[in-house]
Amino acid sequence: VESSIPEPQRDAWKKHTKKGFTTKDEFEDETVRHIETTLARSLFNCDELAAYSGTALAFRDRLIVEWNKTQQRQTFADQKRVYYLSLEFLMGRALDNAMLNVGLKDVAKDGLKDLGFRIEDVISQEHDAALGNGGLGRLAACFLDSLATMNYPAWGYALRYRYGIFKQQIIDGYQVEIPDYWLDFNPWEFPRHDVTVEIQFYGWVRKYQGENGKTKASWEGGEIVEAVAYDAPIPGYKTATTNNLRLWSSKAASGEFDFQKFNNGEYESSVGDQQRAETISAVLYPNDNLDRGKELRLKQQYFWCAASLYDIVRRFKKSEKAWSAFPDMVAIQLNDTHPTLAIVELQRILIDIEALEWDEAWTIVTNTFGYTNHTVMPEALEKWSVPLMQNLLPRHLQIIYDINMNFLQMVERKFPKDREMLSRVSIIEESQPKMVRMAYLATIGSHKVNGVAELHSDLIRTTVFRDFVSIYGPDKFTNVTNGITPRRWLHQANPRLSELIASKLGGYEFLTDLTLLNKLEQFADDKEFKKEWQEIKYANKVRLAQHIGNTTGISVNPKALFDIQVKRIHEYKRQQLNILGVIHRYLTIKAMSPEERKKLAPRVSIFGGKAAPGYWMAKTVIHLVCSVGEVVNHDKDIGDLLKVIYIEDYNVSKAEIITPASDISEHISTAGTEASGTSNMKFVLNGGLIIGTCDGANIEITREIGESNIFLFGNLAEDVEDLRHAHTYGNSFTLDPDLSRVFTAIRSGTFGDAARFNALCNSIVDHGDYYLVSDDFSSYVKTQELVDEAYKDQEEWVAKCIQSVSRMGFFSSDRCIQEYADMIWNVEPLVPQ
Ligand code: 6GP
Repeated sequence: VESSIPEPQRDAWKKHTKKGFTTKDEFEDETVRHIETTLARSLFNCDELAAYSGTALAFRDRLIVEWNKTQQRQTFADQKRVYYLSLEFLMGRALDNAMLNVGLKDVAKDGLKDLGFRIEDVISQEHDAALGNGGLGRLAACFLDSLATMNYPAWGYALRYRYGIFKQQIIDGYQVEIPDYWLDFNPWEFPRHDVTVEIQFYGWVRKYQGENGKTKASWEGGEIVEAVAYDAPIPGYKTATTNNLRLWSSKAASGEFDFQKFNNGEYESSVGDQQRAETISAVLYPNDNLDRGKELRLKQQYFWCAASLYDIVRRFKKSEKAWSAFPDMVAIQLNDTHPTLAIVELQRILIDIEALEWDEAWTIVTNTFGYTNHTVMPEALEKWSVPLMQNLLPRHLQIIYDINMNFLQMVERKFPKDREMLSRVSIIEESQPKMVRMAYLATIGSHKVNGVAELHSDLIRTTVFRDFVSIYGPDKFTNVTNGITPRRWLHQANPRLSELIASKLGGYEFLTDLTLLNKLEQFADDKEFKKEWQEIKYANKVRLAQHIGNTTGISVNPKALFDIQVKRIHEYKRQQLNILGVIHRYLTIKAMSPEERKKLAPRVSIFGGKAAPGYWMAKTVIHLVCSVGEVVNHDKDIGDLLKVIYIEDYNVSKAEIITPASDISEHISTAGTEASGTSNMKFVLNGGLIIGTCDGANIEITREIGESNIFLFGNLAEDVEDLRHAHTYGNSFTLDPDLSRVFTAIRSGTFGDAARFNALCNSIVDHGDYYLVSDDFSSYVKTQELVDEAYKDQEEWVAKCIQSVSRMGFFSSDRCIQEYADMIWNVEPLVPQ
């Protein structure tokens, strides 16, 4: 790598190069220096926020030293890199993670104590980086942690949203959305004002005669927006590798045009242009598993893909290799279809700008990309209207048509005269208006397509991509079952459990090789060990109970069974089934004699999660949960036997408190709808059992931990279609009497104005019950009774928990990354010496 500093002056640099603190004294030194100089505060006005800021800046300096070295090392090594393109990275907080990964949390704890602060209070000052909706975004964050920990040369690329996912307040039992402005003070990002890319929109395509007489195309006119890079360091656990997450921010290009307007006194309109440019990266779309087809979203997608590809291509070109070597140096993974335009953009760069032949370019493109599908739900499969794309990205639309033509010709050769097949697999849907099917484009432009759990991968092979399997053969389609990082989701969220496990396993190696947990199994009957295990669970429940008390004012008994469902609110995830079950429990208790009540295990039903602001039914579910809580929690006759809690503003940092505190958690989607789920893994890894349907990764969790350690219920994916058909066309069905009693209670106003819940009840009773709540209700209720029974035998329960944890090794995101690296990316780690 070339240096701009001449040889004789480099010694001075080397002498002053910072290594980063390692001792408590050095930590205090750095922290105080930052508080006093960077923040201009002092011993007289240093509050917890200032202590957080100083600590974060001290750690940031330390990370940046390794970050720089990692980037240099990777450039020298001149080997293949992975680029993970994701519109969402749900990172949560960075400080705690940084402390643990560099192994200096104890140093910081003692240092902060010297300076007059408790480390927990300092850590909790940090604003979550919430640049994502749910599972898809959190998976991307876990993958970054694993990539760095396993020393893969990898970059994440995303948008620097000024507003992350909204903050949720519950007011009078309704969700209210508050903007999440998170950039006030963000010590974790580095603006790179020198790394900018001009991004073009609109305009037209000019055809001209190229050198060899061939017709060439050039995209001209339109408007230019500038992308500015902001970098965030991603430290691996116990390794010097510190990778980069690059976020693009949009701003007006500083062109003559604006300046002229400004000089002419057209201040407002010149400022307007600027604001329009900045709008592109202003806000994260708050929809989970839902596509809305808005122009601004398409702009976001292209802006981010084009900036990232420009960056990747620029880096490749520095190596001065032939274009054919591009796929040997670059692997790009598409996190769902959101970055699919990157395929088209790379083809455009290669043919229009670098003047490669179509076929040569297309081979490079398809060998570079891999595509991960995260859902089969039709409403989440992206489609863009052709007229919209024609206007915004005229050249890209032409290239899409050409990709489609070549593809359809290939299909025609394979399946001659099958016109139906051609129209089924065409990238262009012949609707009014015509639509571009992004999942097809992503499949055609990638060399591998993967689902995120076995059932899901099987389903996509037989449904959405069925024809593509017969066209390309089965090998193009594969499975990588999701995972979670044990660093954040065990070590950081549940430090005492991590410590207990380490004490039995003789160290923390399990955090980088989670299969080592299997050595715990021998302690499943160890009395002393079980006691410590239970104490830790209880302490975690006390911590959550305190959070609930502080935020809702309701006191819950930590000795009760904690039953938790936290995730985005969605009809397919069936929070409605859960709350209907809770109402059933309430009505059942009300009808019980005091003797019967004595035999009951007290329960706290805990819900949490955000509803997309425009998803009315999901908001109604939240309102029903809160309304039931209002009644049940104040019913003196019920006391501790049942509490119903809605935890406001579920996010990553709350998940770190909630997950370790569960006895049972709910993963109860209609079979075949939840692609994988990842909180199921987090809960089991933290010593909680789960109640769930045969869906997503629940199936593989069952295979690993054993059927006797999980509470499964409900219809199977293969029966869903028939059941739906029966709802729509069958003779009127009879509702389970228990469920009927629940509806009667709701409709008679037991939980407030019944009219508010009419549509929700009707969706199940009258309108086809698409998510099969009525079909699964009775087996759900019976299975919950089995949970009650099982919980009474604490010895057995704890043994189940220990056994389950010991068998969770498979669900580390390190294993996922290994599979992606071997099967899809063909990339090697670069281990720092
Ligand atoms: C989610 C799936 O719903 C979830 O089951 C899976 O665990 C997660 O992706 C990670 O793979 N999908 C989305 O969040 C989504 O928006 C388009 O898909």
